[in-house]
Amino acid sequence: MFGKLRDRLDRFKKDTEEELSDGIIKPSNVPSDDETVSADSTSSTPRVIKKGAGKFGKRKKKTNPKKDGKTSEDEEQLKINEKKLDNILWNLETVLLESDVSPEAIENIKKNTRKLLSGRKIKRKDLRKEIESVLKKAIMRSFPVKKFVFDEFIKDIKKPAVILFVGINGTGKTTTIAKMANFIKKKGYSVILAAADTFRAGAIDQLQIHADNIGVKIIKHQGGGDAAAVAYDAVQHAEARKKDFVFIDSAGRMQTNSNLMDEIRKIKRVTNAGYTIFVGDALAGNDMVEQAKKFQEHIGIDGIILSKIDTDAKGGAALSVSIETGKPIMFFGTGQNYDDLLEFNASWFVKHIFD
Ligand SMILES: Nc1nc2c(ncn2[C@@H]2O[C@H](COP(=O)(O)OP(=O)(O)OP(=O)(O)O)[C@@H](O)[C@H]2O)c(=O)[nH]1
Ligand SMILES: [Mg+2]
Repeated sequence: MFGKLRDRLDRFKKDTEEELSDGIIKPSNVPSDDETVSADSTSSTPRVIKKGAGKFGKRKKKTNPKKDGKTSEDEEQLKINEKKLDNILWNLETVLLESDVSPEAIENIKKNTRKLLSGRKIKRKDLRKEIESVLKKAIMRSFPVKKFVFDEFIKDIKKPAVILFVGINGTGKTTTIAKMANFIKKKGYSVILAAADTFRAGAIDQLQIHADNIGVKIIKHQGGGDAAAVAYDAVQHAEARKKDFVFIDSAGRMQTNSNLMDEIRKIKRVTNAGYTIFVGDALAGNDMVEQAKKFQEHIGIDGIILSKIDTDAKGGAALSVSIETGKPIMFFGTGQNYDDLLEFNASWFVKHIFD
Protein backbone atom coordinates (compact mmCIF):
# COMPACT_ATOMS: atom_id res chain seq x y z
CA MET A 1 0.00 0.00 0.00
CA PHE A 2 1.36 3.41 -1.05
CA GLY A 3 4.81 1.86 -1.63
CA LYS A 4 5.75 4.11 -4.54
CA LEU A 5 4.64 7.28 -2.78
CA ARG A 6 6.58 6.24 0.32
CA ASP A 7 9.74 5.62 -1.75
CA ARG A 8 9.39 8.93 -3.53
CA LEU A 9 8.84 10.86 -0.33
CA ASP A 10 11.87 9.13 1.09
CA ARG A 11 13.92 10.24 -1.89
CA PHE A 12 12.54 13.74 -1.43
CA LYS A 13 13.59 13.77 2.23
CA LYS A 14 17.13 12.71 1.31
CA ASP A 15 17.37 15.30 -1.48
CA THR A 16 16.04 18.01 0.80
CA GLU A 17 18.49 17.07 3.51
CA GLU A 18 21.36 17.36 1.04
CA GLU A 19 20.03 20.60 -0.38
CA LEU A 20 19.90 22.17 3.02
CA SER A 21 23.11 20.82 4.41
CA ASP A 22 25.49 21.06 1.45
CA GLY A 23 24.30 23.88 -0.72
CA ILE A 24 24.30 23.71 -4.51
CA ILE A 25 26.21 24.93 -7.45
CA LYS A 26 23.93 27.22 -9.42
CA PRO A 27 22.76 25.48 -12.56
CA SER A 28 23.77 27.25 -15.73
CA ASN A 29 21.23 27.82 -18.50
CA VAL A 30 23.08 25.91 -21.17
CA PRO A 31 23.47 22.18 -20.64
CA SER A 32 26.89 20.73 -21.32
CA ASP A 33 27.59 17.09 -22.20
CA ASP A 34 27.33 15.86 -18.66
CA GLU A 35 24.05 17.63 -18.02
CA THR A 36 20.39 16.88 -18.71
CA VAL A 37 17.50 19.26 -18.99
CA SER A 38 14.37 18.57 -17.00
CA ALA A 39 11.07 20.21 -17.80
CA ASP A 40 9.36 21.95 -14.93
CA SER A 41 5.66 21.30 -15.38
CA THR A 42 4.66 24.67 -13.96
CA SER A 43 7.20 26.98 -15.52
CA SER A 44 8.60 27.45 -18.93
CA THR A 45 12.16 27.58 -17.57
CA PRO A 46 14.06 24.37 -18.02
CA ARG A 47 16.10 23.29 -15.02
CA VAL A 48 19.58 22.02 -15.60
CA ILE A 49 20.65 19.12 -13.46
CA LYS A 50 24.26 17.91 -13.42
CA LYS A 51 24.33 14.21 -14.23
CA GLY A 52 24.87 12.03 -11.20
CA ALA A 53 24.27 14.93 -8.90
CA GLY A 54 20.75 14.17 -7.59
CA LYS A 55 17.76 16.47 -7.90
CA PHE A 56 19.49 19.63 -6.90
CA GLY A 57 22.64 19.56 -8.96
CA LYS A 58 26.24 18.92 -7.98
CA ARG A 59 26.95 19.36 -4.33
CA LYS A 60 29.71 21.51 -3.01
CA LYS A 61 32.35 19.60 -1.14
CA LYS A 62 31.43 19.22 2.48
CA THR A 63 33.14 21.76 4.63
CA ASN A 64 33.48 21.31 8.32
CA PRO A 65 31.46 24.22 9.54
CA LYS A 66 32.67 24.19 13.16
CA LYS A 67 33.04 27.77 14.24
CA ASP A 68 35.76 28.70 16.72
CA GLY A 69 35.29 25.32 18.35
CA LYS A 70 32.19 26.42 20.26
CA THR A 71 29.50 24.84 18.07
CA SER A 72 29.70 21.31 16.73
CA GLU A 73 28.70 20.60 13.12
CA ASP A 74 25.57 18.95 14.39
CA GLU A 75 24.53 22.01 16.33
CA GLU A 76 24.99 24.28 13.35
CA GLN A 77 21.81 26.13 12.39
CA LEU A 78 21.00 25.88 8.71
CA LYS A 79 19.01 28.73 7.28
CA ILE A 80 16.36 28.00 4.69
CA ASN A 81 16.57 30.88 2.26
CA GLU A 82 14.06 31.51 -0.52
CA LYS A 83 16.28 30.04 -3.22
CA LYS A 84 16.64 26.76 -1.36
CA LEU A 85 12.95 26.75 -0.58
CA ASP A 86 12.08 27.16 -4.26
CA ASN A 87 14.31 24.21 -5.13
CA ILE A 88 12.76 22.09 -2.39
CA LEU A 89 9.23 22.91 -3.53
CA TRP A 90 10.07 22.21 -7.14
CA ASN A 91 11.35 18.78 -6.14
CA LEU A 92 8.26 18.18 -3.99
CA GLU A 93 6.03 19.04 -6.93
CA THR A 94 7.81 16.48 -9.11
CA VAL A 95 7.46 13.77 -6.48
CA LEU A 96 3.74 14.47 -6.08
CA LEU A 97 3.10 14.65 -9.82
CA GLU A 98 4.77 11.27 -10.27
CA SER A 99 2.44 9.90 -7.60
CA ASP A 100 -0.73 11.01 -9.41
CA VAL A 101 -1.54 13.81 -7.00
CA SER A 102 -3.83 16.37 -8.61
CA PRO A 103 -2.67 19.93 -9.37
CA GLU A 104 -4.87 21.57 -6.74
CA ALA A 105 -3.70 19.15 -4.07
CA ILE A 106 -0.07 19.77 -5.05
CA GLU A 107 -0.55 23.52 -4.75
CA ASN A 108 -2.11 23.05 -1.32
CA ILE A 109 0.72 20.88 -0.05
CA LYS A 110 3.36 23.19 -1.49
CA LYS A 111 1.71 26.22 0.07
CA ASN A 112 1.64 24.54 3.47
CA THR A 113 5.25 23.41 3.12
CA ARG A 114 6.35 26.92 2.19
CA LYS A 115 4.59 28.35 5.24
CA LEU A 116 6.18 25.79 7.52
CA LEU A 117 9.72 26.17 6.16
CA SER A 118 10.01 29.78 5.09
CA GLY A 119 12.79 31.65 6.88
CA ARG A 120 13.35 28.84 9.35
CA LYS A 121 16.63 27.73 10.83
CA ILE A 122 17.04 24.06 11.57
CA LYS A 123 19.88 22.39 13.43
CA ARG A 124 21.88 20.13 11.15
CA LYS A 125 21.36 17.15 13.43
CA ASP A 126 17.57 17.63 13.37
CA LEU A 127 17.27 18.00 9.61
CA ARG A 128 15.84 14.60 8.69
CA LYS A 129 13.35 14.62 11.55
CA GLU A 130 12.27 18.19 10.83
CA ILE A 131 11.80 17.63 7.11
CA GLU A 132 9.58 14.64 7.79
CA SER A 133 7.61 16.50 10.41
CA VAL A 134 7.05 19.46 8.07
CA LEU A 135 5.91 17.17 5.26
CA LYS A 136 3.51 15.32 7.54
CA LYS A 137 2.00 18.58 8.76
CA ALA A 138 1.77 19.98 5.23
CA ILE A 139 -0.11 16.91 4.04
CA MET A 140 -2.37 16.73 7.10
CA ARG A 141 -3.32 20.39 6.67
CA SER A 142 -4.09 19.89 3.01
CA PHE A 143 -7.14 17.74 3.82
CA PRO A 144 -9.69 20.54 3.62
CA VAL A 145 -12.75 19.15 5.28
CA LYS A 146 -13.75 18.22 8.77
CA LYS A 147 -12.99 14.59 9.25
CA PHE A 148 -15.73 12.02 9.11
CA VAL A 149 -16.38 10.15 12.33
CA PHE A 150 -19.04 7.47 12.04
CA ASP A 151 -20.07 7.56 15.69
CA GLU A 152 -20.76 11.30 15.45
CA PHE A 153 -22.51 10.92 12.10
CA ILE A 154 -24.92 8.32 13.45
CA LYS A 155 -25.97 10.54 16.37
CA ASP A 156 -27.47 13.18 14.08
CA ILE A 157 -29.16 11.14 11.38
CA LYS A 158 -32.87 10.78 10.82
CA LYS A 159 -33.81 7.10 10.60
CA PRO A 160 -34.00 5.31 8.34
CA ALA A 161 -30.87 6.88 6.91
CA VAL A 162 -31.06 6.30 3.18
CA ILE A 163 -27.62 5.99 1.62
CA LEU A 164 -27.12 5.77 -2.11
CA PHE A 165 -23.84 4.33 -3.41
CA VAL A 166 -22.71 5.57 -6.81
CA GLY A 167 -19.69 5.31 -9.07
CA ILE A 168 -18.50 4.01 -12.39
CA ASN A 169 -18.41 0.31 -13.33
CA GLY A 170 -16.45 -2.10 -11.20
CA THR A 171 -15.13 0.33 -8.62
CA GLY A 172 -16.35 -1.82 -5.72
CA LYS A 173 -19.79 -0.37 -4.93
CA THR A 174 -21.52 -3.67 -4.21
CA THR A 175 -18.59 -5.06 -2.21
CA THR A 176 -18.41 -1.80 -0.26
CA ILE A 177 -22.13 -1.96 0.53
CA ALA A 178 -21.61 -5.47 1.90
CA LYS A 179 -18.66 -4.29 4.01
CA MET A 180 -20.64 -1.30 5.27
CA ALA A 181 -23.63 -3.51 6.12
CA ASN A 182 -21.31 -5.81 8.04
CA PHE A 183 -19.75 -2.81 9.85
CA ILE A 184 -23.13 -1.30 10.74
CA LYS A 185 -24.55 -4.60 11.90
CA LYS A 186 -21.57 -5.20 14.18
CA LYS A 187 -22.23 -1.81 15.73
CA GLY A 188 -25.74 -2.96 16.56
CA TYR A 189 -27.73 -1.16 13.86
CA SER A 190 -30.21 -2.64 11.39
CA VAL A 191 -29.89 -2.26 7.64
CA ILE A 192 -31.83 -3.19 4.50
CA LEU A 193 -30.16 -3.51 1.11
CA ALA A 194 -31.88 -2.33 -2.06
CA ALA A 195 -30.89 -4.20 -5.23
CA ALA A 196 -31.26 -1.18 -7.50
CA ASP A 197 -28.66 -2.37 -10.01
CA THR A 198 -31.31 -3.83 -12.30
CA PHE A 199 -29.09 -3.14 -15.29
CA ARG A 200 -26.20 -5.64 -15.08
CA ALA A 201 -27.03 -9.34 -15.32
CA GLY A 202 -26.03 -11.04 -12.09
CA ALA A 203 -25.96 -7.87 -10.00
CA ILE A 204 -29.07 -8.79 -7.98
CA ASP A 205 -27.75 -12.28 -7.22
CA GLN A 206 -24.39 -10.84 -6.24
CA LEU A 207 -26.05 -8.59 -3.66
CA GLN A 208 -28.31 -11.43 -2.49
CA ILE A 209 -25.24 -13.60 -1.76
CA HIS A 210 -23.66 -10.80 0.28
CA ALA A 211 -26.93 -10.21 2.15
CA ASP A 212 -27.16 -13.93 3.02
CA ASN A 213 -23.53 -14.07 4.15
CA ILE A 214 -23.90 -11.05 6.40
CA GLY A 215 -27.42 -11.85 7.54
CA VAL A 216 -29.29 -8.75 6.39
CA LYS A 217 -32.51 -8.31 4.42
CA ILE A 218 -32.54 -7.42 0.74
CA ILE A 219 -35.35 -5.87 -1.32
CA LYS A 220 -35.24 -6.85 -4.98
CA HIS A 221 -37.38 -6.91 -8.14
CA GLN A 222 -36.88 -8.67 -11.44
CA GLY A 223 -33.75 -7.83 -13.44
CA GLY A 224 -34.33 -5.06 -15.97
CA GLY A 225 -36.96 -3.39 -13.78
CA ASP A 226 -37.17 0.19 -12.62
CA ALA A 227 -34.21 0.87 -10.30
CA ALA A 228 -35.96 3.76 -8.58
CA ALA A 229 -39.00 1.57 -7.78
CA VAL A 230 -36.81 -1.01 -6.00
CA ALA A 231 -35.08 1.68 -3.99
CA TYR A 232 -38.42 3.25 -3.09
CA ASP A 233 -39.80 -0.12 -1.90
CA ALA A 234 -36.75 -0.65 0.29
CA VAL A 235 -37.26 2.72 1.96
CA GLN A 236 -40.97 2.00 2.55
CA HIS A 237 -40.03 -1.34 4.05
CA ALA A 238 -37.39 0.23 6.34
CA GLU A 239 -39.82 2.93 7.49
CA ALA A 240 -42.53 0.39 8.28
CA ARG A 241 -40.11 -1.80 10.27
CA LYS A 242 -38.19 1.05 11.89
CA LYS A 243 -34.85 0.04 10.43
CA ASP A 244 -31.82 2.28 10.90
CA PHE A 245 -30.33 2.23 7.40
CA VAL A 246 -31.17 1.57 3.77
CA PHE A 247 -28.19 1.01 1.46
CA ILE A 248 -29.01 1.38 -2.22
CA ASP A 249 -26.80 -0.48 -4.67
CA SER A 250 -26.78 1.12 -8.10
CA ALA A 251 -25.51 0.13 -11.52
CA GLY A 252 -22.06 1.33 -12.44
CA ARG A 253 -22.29 4.23 -14.83
CA MET A 254 -19.88 6.46 -16.65
CA GLN A 255 -20.27 10.06 -15.63
CA THR A 256 -20.66 10.82 -19.34
CA ASN A 257 -23.75 8.61 -19.80
CA SER A 258 -26.57 11.10 -19.43
CA ASN A 259 -29.41 8.51 -19.41
CA LEU A 260 -27.88 6.63 -16.51
CA MET A 261 -27.02 9.87 -14.73
CA ASP A 262 -30.70 10.86 -15.07
CA GLU A 263 -31.68 7.49 -13.62
CA ILE A 264 -29.50 7.92 -10.56
CA ARG A 265 -30.90 11.41 -10.03
CA LYS A 266 -34.37 9.87 -10.10
CA ILE A 267 -33.40 7.23 -7.50
CA LYS A 268 -32.05 9.98 -5.29
CA ARG A 269 -35.21 12.03 -5.66
CA VAL A 270 -37.82 9.31 -5.09
CA THR A 271 -36.04 7.85 -2.06
CA ASN A 272 -35.15 11.25 -0.69
CA ALA A 273 -31.72 9.76 -0.03
CA GLY A 274 -30.00 11.75 2.66
CA TYR A 275 -26.49 10.68 1.69
CA THR A 276 -24.89 9.92 -1.60
CA ILE A 277 -21.56 8.19 -1.36
CA PHE A 278 -19.19 8.07 -4.28
CA VAL A 279 -17.21 4.82 -4.38
CA GLY A 280 -13.95 5.37 -6.24
CA ASP A 281 -11.22 2.94 -7.18
CA ALA A 282 -8.01 4.32 -5.66
CA LEU A 283 -5.98 2.66 -8.40
CA ALA A 284 -7.58 4.87 -11.03
CA GLY A 285 -5.70 7.88 -9.66
CA ASN A 286 -6.53 11.17 -11.32
CA ASP A 287 -9.25 9.57 -13.46
CA MET A 288 -11.08 8.65 -10.29
CA VAL A 289 -10.75 12.22 -9.02
CA GLU A 290 -12.26 13.50 -12.27
CA GLN A 291 -15.15 10.99 -11.96
CA ALA A 292 -15.82 12.13 -8.39
CA LYS A 293 -15.95 15.75 -9.53
CA LYS A 294 -18.43 14.89 -12.29
CA PHE A 295 -20.72 12.94 -9.94
CA GLN A 296 -20.52 15.86 -7.54
CA GLU A 297 -21.50 18.22 -10.35
CA HIS A 298 -24.34 16.08 -11.73
CA ILE A 299 -26.02 14.62 -8.66
CA GLY A 300 -24.15 15.94 -5.62
CA ILE A 301 -22.17 13.67 -3.31
CA ASP A 302 -21.80 13.84 0.46
CA GLY A 303 -18.76 11.65 0.98
CA ILE A 304 -16.29 9.30 -0.63
CA ILE A 305 -15.22 5.74 -0.04
CA LEU A 306 -11.96 4.78 -1.69
CA SER A 307 -11.78 1.10 -2.53
CA LYS A 308 -8.77 -1.06 -3.39
CA ILE A 309 -6.40 1.01 -1.29
CA ASP A 310 -4.59 -2.30 -0.59
CA THR A 311 -3.43 -2.45 -4.19
CA ASP A 312 -2.67 1.25 -4.62
CA ALA A 313 1.02 2.06 -4.72
CA LYS A 314 0.79 5.64 -5.89
CA GLY A 315 -1.37 7.06 -3.10
CA GLY A 316 -2.18 10.20 -5.07
CA ALA A 317 -5.92 9.64 -5.34
CA ALA A 318 -6.32 9.53 -1.59
CA LEU A 319 -4.44 12.80 -1.31
CA SER A 320 -6.39 14.53 -4.04
CA VAL A 321 -10.04 13.53 -4.03
CA SER A 322 -11.11 15.42 -0.89
CA ILE A 323 -9.27 18.52 -1.93
CA GLU A 324 -10.79 18.46 -5.41
CA THR A 325 -14.39 17.77 -4.33
CA GLY A 326 -14.44 19.40 -0.89
CA LYS A 327 -16.03 16.19 0.44
CA PRO A 328 -14.61 13.90 3.12
CA ILE A 329 -13.20 10.45 2.54
CA MET A 330 -15.34 8.36 4.89
CA PHE A 331 -13.82 4.90 4.57
CA PHE A 332 -11.05 3.04 2.81
CA GLY A 333 -11.62 -0.40 1.27
CA THR A 334 -8.53 -2.42 2.09
CA GLY A 335 -9.28 -5.85 0.58
CA GLN A 336 -11.95 -8.26 -0.59
CA ASN A 337 -13.19 -9.50 2.78
CA TYR A 338 -16.11 -8.02 4.70
CA ASP A 339 -13.85 -6.71 7.45
CA ASP A 340 -11.54 -4.95 4.99
CA LEU A 341 -13.02 -1.54 5.63
CA LEU A 342 -11.26 1.20 7.52
CA GLU A 343 -12.75 4.42 8.79
CA PHE A 344 -10.69 7.15 7.15
CA ASN A 345 -8.30 8.97 9.35
CA ALA A 346 -5.77 11.48 7.99
CA SER A 347 -3.20 10.57 10.67
CA TRP A 348 -3.44 6.90 9.71
CA PHE A 349 -2.94 7.82 6.06
CA VAL A 350 0.03 10.07 6.75
CA LYS A 351 1.59 7.46 9.03
CA HIS A 352 1.31 4.85 6.26
CA ILE A 353 2.93 6.97 3.60
CA PHE A 354 5.95 7.58 5.82
CA ASP A 355 6.42 4.47 7.95
N1 LIG B 1 -8.37 -5.66 -3.52
C1 LIG B 1 -9.59 -5.14 -3.39
N2 LIG B 1 -10.57 -5.50 -4.22
C2 LIG B 1 -11.78 -4.94 -4.06
C3 LIG B 1 -12.04 -3.99 -3.06
N3 LIG B 1 -13.34 -3.61 -3.17
C4 LIG B 1 -13.86 -4.31 -4.20
N4 LIG B 1 -12.93 -5.12 -4.73
C5 LIG B 1 -13.09 -6.05 -5.88
O1 LIG B 1 -13.44 -5.30 -7.03
C6 LIG B 1 -14.24 -6.08 -7.91
C7 LIG B 1 -15.50 -5.30 -8.29
O2 LIG B 1 -16.28 -5.14 -7.15
P1 LIG B 1 -17.84 -4.86 -7.19
O3 LIG B 1 -18.26 -4.64 -5.78
O4 LIG B 1 -18.56 -5.88 -7.96
O5 LIG B 1 -17.84 -3.48 -7.99
P2 LIG B 1 -19.12 -2.65 -8.48
O6 LIG B 1 -18.71 -1.21 -8.45
O7 LIG B 1 -20.31 -3.01 -7.71
O8 LIG B 1 -19.21 -3.13 -9.99
P3 LIG B 1 -20.46 -2.88 -10.99
O9 LIG B 1 -21.70 -3.18 -10.25
O10 LIG B 1 -20.22 -3.83 -12.12
O11 LIG B 1 -20.38 -1.45 -11.42
C8 LIG B 1 -14.56 -7.36 -7.16
O12 LIG B 1 -13.69 -8.36 -7.61
C9 LIG B 1 -14.24 -7.02 -5.71
O13 LIG B 1 -13.86 -8.12 -4.93
C10 LIG B 1 -10.96 -3.61 -2.18
O14 LIG B 1 -11.06 -2.76 -1.29
N5 LIG B 1 -9.76 -4.21 -2.40
MG1 LIG C 1 -22.20 -3.61 -8.33
